[in-house]
Parts: sequence; C-alpha cells; structure tokens
Amino acid sequence: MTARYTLHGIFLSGPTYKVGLALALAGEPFDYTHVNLRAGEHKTPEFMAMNRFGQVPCLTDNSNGRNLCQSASILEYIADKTGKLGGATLDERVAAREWMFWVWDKLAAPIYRVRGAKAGFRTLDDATVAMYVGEAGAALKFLDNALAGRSWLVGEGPTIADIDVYGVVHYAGDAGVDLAPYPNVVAWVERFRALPGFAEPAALLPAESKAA
Ligand SMILES: N[C@@H](CCC(=O)N[C@@H](CS)C(=O)NCC(=O)O)C(=O)O
Repeated sequence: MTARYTLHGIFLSGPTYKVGLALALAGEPFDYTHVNLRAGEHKTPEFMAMNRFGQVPCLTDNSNGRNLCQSASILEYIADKTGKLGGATLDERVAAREWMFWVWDKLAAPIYRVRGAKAGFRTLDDATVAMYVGEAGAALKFLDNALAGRSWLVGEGPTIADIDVYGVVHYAGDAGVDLAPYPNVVAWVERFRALPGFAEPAALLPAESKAA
C-alpha cells in the first residue's frame, strides 16, 4: 500500500535528510524514491513537473496529490499536516521560520559547499574554502550563544527549526568544521540525536527506491 508521503531525493543530500528526519520524528512512514542526479533525473520533464526548481528533495502528499519543494517549506507543511514540531504558538512558529531562513543564509551555504568540494562534487580554491570555514565558524558561534541555557532553539521542545539546523550541523565534520569549540551546540546535537524517531541519513535515505 502506498504510504501517505513519498519522499524523492538522494542519500547524499542534506536538504533531503531534513525532510526524512521531519517525517521520522513526526512518526510518519514514507515511501522513498531515489533520484539519480548524476543521470539528470531531476531535470526530466516528469520531475520538473513535480519540482519546478529541478532539485531534490520533493515530497508528494499522496492524500491530495500535492508535490512540495524547498526543504524548509516542506518542513512547515509536515508540521501543519501532522500538528507536530511546528511550535506551540504563533510566536514560536514565527521564530522557527526565522531560524530556517537564518540557517540557509549563514550556515548551510558554507558547510554544504565545502562538503561538496571535499567530496569532489565542486571545485573551490583554498582561499574560498578558508572563507567558508570562517563563515561557518561565525555562524556556529552565534548558534552556540543562542543555545546557552536552553534545550531547543524555540520554545520548550524540538521544532522544525531544530530539524532544519541539525540537517546542516550534521555535515559539519564532512566540511572539516570541528564542533568542539561550541559546547552548547554539541550538547544540543546529543539531545537531538536522542529524540525518538531520530535516524542517520543512511537509514532514512537508501541508495535505491523503497516502500515504507
Ligand atoms: N533550497 C533547496 C536546495 C536543494 C538542493 O540544493 N538540492 C540539491 C541536492 S542537495 C540539488 O538538487 N542539486 C541539483 C541542482 O540544483 O540542479 C532546498 O532546501 O530544498
């Protein structure tokens, strides 16, 4: 039987991992479609009809035929539909959204780009890598200060803000960025990884398509 959701993505993709994490933490089983980026499957007319940006992730809500794109927007959709992880009040929902804009601006770009370069998917010269590593450090310092004396980014429990930010911080090591100088971030990572439903990318995003 088809699950309520189908996640289209690739195992290497941080944005795809965020969506898989949100579904797992919300307790929503999902079918998974592997999209072969090397073969250009994300640029086919069929895929572009689902995601006009020609990128993964894409999430299909099989209950209404909607195809969702942009990972942060998809997280908001999951929170809306499940009534989980979205924040308890309007103020919390707004704050969660602010974190999601922040992380893409300040942390995702440097970490994902350097990770991509180290994995051989893009070319960056040494000065550019050093610039990105510096930017990542500044963002992690900001995050560390924001987490001082609190367990989660927004309110009293985990929200999509934590998922969105974790989905970047998870890959810091791959980008050669050490988290040790940021003890509040390290403690938050440990809390996040202890959440019921938490799973590593390999468990959520197999290398081939899979039913729930
Ligand atoms: N802002 C987008 C970024 C998605 C993204 O960068 N996806 C990458 C894989 S991690 C991709 O599809 N790259 C192929 C392309 O852009 O053509 C999101 O959060 O969903």
